[in-house]
Amino acid sequence: MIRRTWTRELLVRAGEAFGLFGEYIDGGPYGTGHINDTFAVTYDQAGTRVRYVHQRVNSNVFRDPVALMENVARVCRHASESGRVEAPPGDRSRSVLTLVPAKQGESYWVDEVGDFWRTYLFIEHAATHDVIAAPVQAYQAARAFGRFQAMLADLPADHLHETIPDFHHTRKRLAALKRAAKADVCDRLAPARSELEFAGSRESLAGVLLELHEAGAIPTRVTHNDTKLNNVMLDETSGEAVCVIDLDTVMPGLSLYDFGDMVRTAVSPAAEDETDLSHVRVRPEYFEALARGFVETAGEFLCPAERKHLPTAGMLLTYENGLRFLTDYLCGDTYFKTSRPHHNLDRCRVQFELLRRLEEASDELHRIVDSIQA
Ligand code: ADP
Ligand code: GN1
Ligand code: MG
Repeated sequence: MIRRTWTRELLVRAGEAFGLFGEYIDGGPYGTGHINDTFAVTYDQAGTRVRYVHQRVNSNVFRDPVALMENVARVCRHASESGRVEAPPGDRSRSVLTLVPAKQGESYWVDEVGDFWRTYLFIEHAATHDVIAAPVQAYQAARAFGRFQAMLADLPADHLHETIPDFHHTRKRLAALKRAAKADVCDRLAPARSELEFAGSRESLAGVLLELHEAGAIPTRVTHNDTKLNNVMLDETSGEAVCVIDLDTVMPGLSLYDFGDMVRTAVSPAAEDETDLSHVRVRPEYFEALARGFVETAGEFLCPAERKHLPTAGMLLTYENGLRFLTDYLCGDTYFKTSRPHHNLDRCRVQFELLRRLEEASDELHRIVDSIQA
């Protein structure tokens, strides 16, 4: 994607648009998200340093930013209604994202070039992790996403816009890859040949959850849809999950998509863009921690078919992300942020390697799920 620039002056103006009090101290790009431009800014408010998060929405990905912001505001409101999200006393403002309204009363500000901005209270003393280093982190994250799904259960689906149509329609993702390969607009087919072949060899996986859903075996629910582990903040001291973030894709979906993306991002010690594929492996104890955390919090409403397919969901989401990275590589890196020439191809290779490892571990992962349900 084309990176948009930022200046101190732009961040100061954003602060004014959102009516932030005090004196602007500093600010700059923040975090490792692949989609929006995120900035942390610090203000001096009568002697106390207070931070905020500004986000410039990626309008290439979110074609209707007004609808997107309606969703985000609705989900924040729903989550903050009393009793919906567990939080220790005095910690409520850290357990739910809080939007700072713009001075004109909307939840967003539109700058001179038409970009949409939003502002959140900065969740302090917590961090996100691109790679996790202990099963307890997987357990905590899975509990947070499970609780988040339970919290969404009484949010009527028709109150939400579909911010990205067919987001997890893996068959359509595969079709998009085939189109991109045929067009080959960047002349990148040669280095991607073996990945394309691998993508085709796993075609049957693309339809597994869609078929179960079409047959009525698994229901549509309101879900998060982007549950990679760095979309949950863990407390720096206790390690407990504090807050689920990145609410742009909360919309009707399948519970298993949420579990699957946790598996993709938690079970391997390798980074999503690791170039040494020998580091990609499955850590069964991390899978167990995820399954335990998710079943403990979402188990009450999960149906037998959902429980049974927890391992399949991990494979599916790993495959789907591999397809998406490869498609973006072939299209010239127009969707995900990249910081090196073959970044998306490297990301795809990691996903496909992880899929192979998950397939090898399949029996063990099913045994783990059975032992939890026993
Ligand atoms: P993207 O859609 O680009 O992934 P995210 O909403 O996930 O953007 O934000 C990117 C990163 O910014 C997160 O991984 C997290 O580290 C940080 N972040 C986002 N919101 C907050 C917040 N309210 N407080 C502290 N950090 C935040
Ligand atoms: C994006 O926004 P972020 O970085 O949390 C993407 C996810 C992918 C993920 C891969 C809206 O997540 O779907 O799984 O990258 N988000 C969107 O790392 O496309
Ligand atoms: Mg994110």
